[in-house]
Amino acid sequence: MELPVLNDKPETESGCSAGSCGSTDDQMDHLSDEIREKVQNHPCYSEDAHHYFARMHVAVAPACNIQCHYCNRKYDCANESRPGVVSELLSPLQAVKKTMAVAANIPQMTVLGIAGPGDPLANPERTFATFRELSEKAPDIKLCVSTNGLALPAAVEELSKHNIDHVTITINCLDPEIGAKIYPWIFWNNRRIKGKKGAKILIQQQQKGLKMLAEKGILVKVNSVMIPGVNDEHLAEVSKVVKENGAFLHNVMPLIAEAEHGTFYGVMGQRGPTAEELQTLQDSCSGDMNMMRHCRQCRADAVGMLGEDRGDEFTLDKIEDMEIDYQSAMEKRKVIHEAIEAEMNEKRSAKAENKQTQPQLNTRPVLMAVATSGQGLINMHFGHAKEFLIYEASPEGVRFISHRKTELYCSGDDTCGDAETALERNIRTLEGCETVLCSKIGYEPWEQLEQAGIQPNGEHAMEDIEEAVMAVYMEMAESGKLDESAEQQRANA
Ligand code: CLF
Ligand code: SF4
Repeated sequence: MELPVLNDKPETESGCSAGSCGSTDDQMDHLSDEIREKVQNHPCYSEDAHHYFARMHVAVAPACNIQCHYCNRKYDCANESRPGVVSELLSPLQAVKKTMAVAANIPQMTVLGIAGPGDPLANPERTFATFRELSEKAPDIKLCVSTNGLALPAAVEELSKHNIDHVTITINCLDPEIGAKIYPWIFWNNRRIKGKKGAKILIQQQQKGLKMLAEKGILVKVNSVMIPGVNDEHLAEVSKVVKENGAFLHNVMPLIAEAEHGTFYGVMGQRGPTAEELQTLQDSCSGDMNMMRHCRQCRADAVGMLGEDRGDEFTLDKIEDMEIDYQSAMEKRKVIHEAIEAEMNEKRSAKAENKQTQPQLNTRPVLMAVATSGQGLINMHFGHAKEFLIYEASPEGVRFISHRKTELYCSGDDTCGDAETALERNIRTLEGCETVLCSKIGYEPWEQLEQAGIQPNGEHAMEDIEEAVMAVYMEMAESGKLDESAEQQRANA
């Protein structure tokens, strides 16, 4: 769970503060009721919530007021979305209808975000028309917006009027020298301003907007795109300063720059960070800040749980035919939300109790991969997993580290010829993990995983992820497996 802790806790050996990295389950207890209400069912602001609750985006904002070197405007805003993805533009009216249709059909959907395809605050009429209508017609949906921050100070008053409790600002630097390497220009006061001068204005506007939002009690998440050789060594400082200025959560995302996307970085061959570099930076920031590690870099019209996209079920022609009685949908949603929150609270209490009775160990940490389709359970077949969640188990507890995307190798006869290759690629994706937990697994992948030094485990199907990860860790400790390094283990296998 990535929720703020109000008490300082010591750092662990890995540099991760136990309170900020999701290894404790009592963090909700440290929050005021007001903040708890804002985060407990927001799938981006709470790592725990992302197992149960869904979000959706409506792509109503086409224009942008700056240029980033990781964007070429043909695709969705890369500050909040996976590059290379194009969303269908909606009018505010269409967006409202779609949101209510999704909310009625996916009651776990708690948050509507506007995150593109350009910058929402560079399109204030379209963005605020959508928020205004929704706050009146569907008051049970949390409203969320993501911006580059240039137009933010002028929009804070309007944002606070529409009951918007969550704002994301993409802040990649505090230093205009670095900024000039990321932003070739901004459009400001009807003029294009280039280089350091433009970057300086953007940086000032971002920090000003952040402080104004924090003063109004609006929760701010800061996204930063990690660009090796450009801002990677600077982002720990960014994390510290944005926390001082009132940010609630920091999400460091990897740069994705492919030549085929046609962006400046893509064409120039600028590389993104490795998973290890990203984790090291997140860990180094987490002593000062609550870090988000479960971001899926969604698209500007994403629908569903993080990591899934159910947009095809809610295309314009389909929602045209849907009859929505939102009053009765709201009543149903309330019952479902309360049941989920009760389940989450129950699990949190059970974990706290288990932790107290757990024997003290002095063993090394272990990475484990988990196949899940949600609800915080191990409930997915190895061959059906489109991604694995990576957890670290250690004597301090279990913490979520990241997700790693895979390719489906078990998708029917037509892919059989390529199956071996896809499986091999997936196994490479799990590098560094010593165990993979799933509900079921076939003989062939079992064998290949074992050969790669990764132990498959289907014994904890339908169990709570963190409890199962800890149970496997304890078994490894008892059997003496943790007395040797992972490398020694592989050599002996
Ligand atoms: Fe959307 Fe962003 Fe709101 Fe979430 S996404 S506007 S805060 S509701 Fe979440 Fe998606 Fe990552 Fe964004 S996983 S890209 S952080
Ligand atoms: Fe592209 Fe978003 Fe940057 Fe605008 S703010 S240039 S849409 S990545």
